[in-house]
Amino acid sequence: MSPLDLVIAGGTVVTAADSYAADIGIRDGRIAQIGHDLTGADRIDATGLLVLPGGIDAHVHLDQPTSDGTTMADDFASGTRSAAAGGNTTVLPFALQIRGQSLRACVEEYHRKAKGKCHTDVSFHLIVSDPTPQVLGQELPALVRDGYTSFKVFMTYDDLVLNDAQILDVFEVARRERALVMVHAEGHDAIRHLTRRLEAEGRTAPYYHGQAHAQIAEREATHRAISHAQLIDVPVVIVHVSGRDPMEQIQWARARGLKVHAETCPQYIALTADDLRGLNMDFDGAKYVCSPPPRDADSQAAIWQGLRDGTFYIFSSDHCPFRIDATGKDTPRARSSFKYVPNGIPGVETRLPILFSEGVGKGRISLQRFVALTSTNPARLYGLYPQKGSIAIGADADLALWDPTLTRPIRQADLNHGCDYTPYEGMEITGWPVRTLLRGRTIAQDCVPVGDPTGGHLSRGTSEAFA
Ligand code: DUC
Ligand code: ZN
Ligand code: ZN
Repeated sequence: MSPLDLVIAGGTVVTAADSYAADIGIRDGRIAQIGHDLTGADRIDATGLLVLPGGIDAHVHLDQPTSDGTTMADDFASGTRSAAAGGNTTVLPFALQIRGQSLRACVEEYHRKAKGKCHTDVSFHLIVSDPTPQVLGQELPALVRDGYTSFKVFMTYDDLVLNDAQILDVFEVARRERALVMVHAEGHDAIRHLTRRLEAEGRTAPYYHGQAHAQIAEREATHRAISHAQLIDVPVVIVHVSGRDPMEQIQWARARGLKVHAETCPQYIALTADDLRGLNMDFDGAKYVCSPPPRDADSQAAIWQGLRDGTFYIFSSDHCPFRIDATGKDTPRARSSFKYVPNGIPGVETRLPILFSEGVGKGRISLQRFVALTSTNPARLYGLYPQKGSIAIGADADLALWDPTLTRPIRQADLNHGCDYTPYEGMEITGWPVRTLLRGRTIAQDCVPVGDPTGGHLSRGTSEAFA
């Protein structure tokens, strides 16, 4: 057998199942041996470090167009550099279909955007905004066969919302083709009604975004999505779940044996609705505008419980990057009403440190659950396992070497995303990635991206939700 190319020596290997002291031997970009006293052409000393499967962020937005023409702050280069610096080796961005556009043309456009730029591996989810007979009958089935095995539907936003009949149609195709549907569950009419009322009352500051996107609207849409999925008999993922009320709907569904998976995100454990007040009900609150919005302390406690008890299967960033300057959120239009503030905040680089520090570090979740939520489960759910998401012989050598004792705050000045702010500025974190490896090559060191872009697009298999 040819010698190992690289040995990661002396670390503590952590998987979703266990932790143990071992060396990892890498050959041709894959894990070839796990053992003791391994030798290879090259060696990285991991003494005192945790050796984790590289993070898989299953929900990021890169280089997407927006309805008002605002440019996203990250393209595939900066977004994946930022991801690598934060301990990730794979991200799943969206290919967003613009109404009237063929889904195949949309996917090709995102391949052009990503080509030669990716520092991590990537794999596209499809956003279906125009489920024409051609899309439902031909394009989606063909794309699923080509390895695009998940799509997202929206229950709100003028340019994306699907009505119930359209959602049922998409679910039907998903069931037939064994593709996994992700649902943005917020009720469009309820949000529009509340928005109109708030604007009429002169309540237009960013804070009122959180009031317009009420948890009741999220709860209602979550239940509706679950009911539609039950009707069609198809598994679904409710993405970016923000609080107790939608969680209860998910638990209700699970108690009945329905295949409903759920995702939550850092903003729902680290931010609250009060952050949207800004310094004094001013535009600073726009830094925290995302949908669904952060809720209250009670919902944060519920989310932690859900991360512990398995209500949540995955923890993603929902990285949706806009600058807070005049090229991003801060336009005269956005200052005239919260409804024009682009919805989204950055988080691909801070997702893992926040969950590690607040979760593992503060005894709220185990190290095994941390790995499951951030790497192994997303790989399983989105058809990447066992190539990705684990430390096992034959898997890609995608690793994050983690210093569990390193303490420093999150600072915009240290981050690598294209945004000009972080909503987590000053948050004290214990536990940072110190080296990220993609197929055995170092792509970040001490939270700084290194090397040329060597990531590629992954075609995916069927979700384990269909097992
Ligand atoms: N939904 C997302 O998934 N991301 C950002 C904004 C949104 O509404
Ligand atoms: Zn969404
Ligand atoms: Zn999103």
